[in-house]
Amino acid sequence: MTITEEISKRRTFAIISHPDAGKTTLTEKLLLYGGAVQLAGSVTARKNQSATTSDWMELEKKRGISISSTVLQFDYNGYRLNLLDTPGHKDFSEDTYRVLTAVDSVVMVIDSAKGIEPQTRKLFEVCRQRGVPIFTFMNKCDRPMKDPLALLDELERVLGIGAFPVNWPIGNGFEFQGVYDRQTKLMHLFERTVGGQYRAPVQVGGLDDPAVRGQLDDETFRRTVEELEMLEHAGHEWDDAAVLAEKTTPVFFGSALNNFGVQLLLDGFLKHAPGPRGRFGVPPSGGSADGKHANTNPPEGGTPNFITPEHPEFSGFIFKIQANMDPRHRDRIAFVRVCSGKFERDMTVHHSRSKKKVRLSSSHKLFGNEREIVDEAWPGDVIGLVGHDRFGIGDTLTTDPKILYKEIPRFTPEAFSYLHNPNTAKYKQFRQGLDQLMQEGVIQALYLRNSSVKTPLLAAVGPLQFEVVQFRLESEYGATSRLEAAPWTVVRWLPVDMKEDDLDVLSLPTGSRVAYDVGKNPVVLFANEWSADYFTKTNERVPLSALPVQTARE
Ligand SMILES: Nc1nc2c(ncn2[C@@H]2O[C@H](COP(=O)(O)OP(=O)(O)OP(=O)(O)O)[C@@H](O)[C@H]2O)c(=O)[nH]1
Ligand SMILES: [Mg+2]
Repeated sequence: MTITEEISKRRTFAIISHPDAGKTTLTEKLLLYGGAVQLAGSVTARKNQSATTSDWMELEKKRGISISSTVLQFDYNGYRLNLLDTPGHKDFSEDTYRVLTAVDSVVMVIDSAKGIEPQTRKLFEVCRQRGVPIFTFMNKCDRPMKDPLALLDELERVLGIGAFPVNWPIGNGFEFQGVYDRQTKLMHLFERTVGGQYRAPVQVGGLDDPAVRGQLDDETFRRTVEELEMLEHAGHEWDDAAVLAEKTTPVFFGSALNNFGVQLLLDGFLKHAPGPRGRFGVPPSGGSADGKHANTNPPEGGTPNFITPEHPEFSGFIFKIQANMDPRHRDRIAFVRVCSGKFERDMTVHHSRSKKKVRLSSSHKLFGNEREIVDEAWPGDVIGLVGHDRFGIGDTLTTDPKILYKEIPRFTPEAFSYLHNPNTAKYKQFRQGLDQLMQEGVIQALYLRNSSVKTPLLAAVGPLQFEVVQFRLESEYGATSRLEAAPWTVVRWLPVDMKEDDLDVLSLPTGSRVAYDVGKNPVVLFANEWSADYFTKTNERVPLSALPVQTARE
């Protein structure tokens, strides 16, 4: 197959939403319908210690929430899918945002009883900034849900995106029986199966098919027909260009738990979702490193900075690092999104951070925490590379050293805490575990200026990350730890060119401290926003940055 054919087969997408809308459940069902698993391990089955393929981490199994994103690669219907299930909780949103740099489209899951929740709205905004097309799955229609027309209206009103209902729910809540596919004009009535572990038996027929019609009570049928007529009157057509331009989102209704509408979503999505897109590979000088420009289509007439997937040189970037995925192999995996050219195992590439050549011999395709050696990969694929301790999040790997991706956004920590090691005999494990978790980007460490305290001050986007650190230190490194709250809630970066003498004479509000990040860049820790504002007003010549600066002072 040619590179163009390989590219056209690939669909790389993430599942996103507010916590608990059903992302992991939907992921599991897409695997079931995609033929990648035989039996869906329902999320509720976790109580019996069997877990979903997607939530494989110890803590995820225990809590029933997703903490870390998961990559699942499988083949279905002539396509190669790279599916990424993401955590919904805002404390883990760094991981989710990084995943969004690696995909070409998303499925946004909405709990139909709740409508659009805050975290969904935030993630939607990020997708929009990046130019990522959005498909919508209205989940949990088996529960008393909001009026479907009101849900469409909410998409338009709250998110400002047009909604195109691809199918329509028949019945609501306990009476939810299936969906009407507006493309084929067929009703799909499903039967519930125990625990939704197997595909739901389905009966398909037109509105006038007596066998199918007979399944519905008069009221449900009348209502469905009425609503469908209203939709027809609204007169929207499926418009791929509007979907790609994020003006419209195709909307599918269903219930992931009961397997209702999952096949229709999978097939509808694959038919219309875009294939791998290019990335800006050489940012304009001083260009935004926030990835805001990153995934958009090239400007008219093209630009030398834009690397198309067909570009003959191999290139990709690391968007995630995770250690100890498989307790049998205590190692680290760097997740790479292939952006252009062909990846071949054992190839030698240029590594942007070290500016050295490295040979990539241990490459894997990933399916949750399972992995399998892969010899080649193409644009759109996500592969896992093992055994490169120097790889970091955001690094570019390429056979053309001129290509440099700046895709990974930066985050401002909002939670601060000291982490003590109560067991000096375990210092090595404690340190090793902490270093690893920092490399994964779970937390950052800050070092107070003029301080003799050796206890690391940790900074994270949300406090749940500290719990993850403690849990993983103990379960993966055998090191217990103790958290101690730190008195700051705001961190701001100082100008990189500040000298030690300048730092000595800074006038700081009470309770503030100067510290350094891992790159030895100076920061100020403030007790609260008010105090940070006060500093800004009283130190006009010292501009603060809310985003981490990127140059390391070594
Ligand atoms: N009634 C009903 N419950 C559902 C449906 N889909 C998922 N759930 C339930 O909703 C809860 C959350 O599901 P998850 O799939 O873990 O949600 P998630 O979006 O992955 O959550 P996070 O990853 O933690 O953000 C679980 O108890 C599921 O069983 C559905 O279609 N109907
Ligand atoms: Mg989940």
